[in-house]
Amino acid sequence: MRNPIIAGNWKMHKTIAEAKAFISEIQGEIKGTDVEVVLCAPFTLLRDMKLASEGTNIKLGAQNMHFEEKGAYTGEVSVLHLKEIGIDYVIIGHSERRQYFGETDESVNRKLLKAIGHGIRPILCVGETLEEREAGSTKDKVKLQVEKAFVGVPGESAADVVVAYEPIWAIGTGRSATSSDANEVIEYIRSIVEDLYSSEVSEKVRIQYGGSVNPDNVEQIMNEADIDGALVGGASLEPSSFLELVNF
Ligand code: G2H
Repeated sequence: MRNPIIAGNWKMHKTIAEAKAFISEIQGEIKGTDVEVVLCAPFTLLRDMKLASEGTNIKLGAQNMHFEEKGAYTGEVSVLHLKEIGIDYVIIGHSERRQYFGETDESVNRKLLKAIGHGIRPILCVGETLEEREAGSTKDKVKLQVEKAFVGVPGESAADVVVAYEPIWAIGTGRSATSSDANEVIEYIRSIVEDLYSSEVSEKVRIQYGGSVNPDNVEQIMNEADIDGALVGGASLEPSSFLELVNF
C-alpha cells in the first residue's frame, strides 16, 4: 500500500512569522493522519519551520537545490545546506524552474542524483505544455522527462522518488485536468517506472497530481487508483484550505 502524500508548494510566498503561524494552526488537526504532510517553502523560512515543526508529523521540503555540493555558484543552495537543517524533501524540475530558470532534463537528473545520494527525497515534476497536449504528445513528453530524470538512479533508491505529474496548462490557471485524464497519465508514468526497474518498484513509487488542486476537486483526484497524492500551490497557502486537502 502506498501512503498518500499531500505537499504544499508555497512558491515565493510567506514570511517566517506566517509560516510559524501556519504550522501552529495545522499541527493539532493532522495528528494521527495516514497522509504524509509536506510543506515546501522558500529557503529562508525552512530553518525556523524546522524548529517550529519539531514533534509534529509535518515534513519539510525545499523547492529547488543545486546539483553540486559546494563551489563558486553564487546565489545557489546545496543539498548539504538542506541536510544540515533536516529537510526531508526537495522539489526538482518544477515547470516554473524549467520555464523561467533554464532547468533542463540534464540538470534535473543531476539534482535528483545528488538529493538521493544525501537521503533527501526528490519530488520530481514532469508535465506537458498545452501545445503538446493538443498535439497528442503528452505521453511522449512525460516518458522522455521521466526516463531522463531517472538515469543512474539505482533500483533500491528509485521508489524513494516521488513523481509529480503537473500538466503545465493546469498550473495556477484554475483549470485542472479531469481526475481520469490525470490518472491515465499517472498510470502510464507507473508503467515507465516498471519498464525502467520492476513491478515491485513501480508499485511502491508514489505519484502525485499537481495543477489547480483545491478542496473541491481533491477527493475525486485522490480516489483515482494510481494517484497517490497532490502537489498543491495556491490552495496550500491558507491553513483551512490546506487542512481540507489533507483530510480529503
Ligand atoms: C502547480 C501547483 C503546485 P497550483 O505548480 O506545484 O500549483 O496548485 O497553484 O496550480
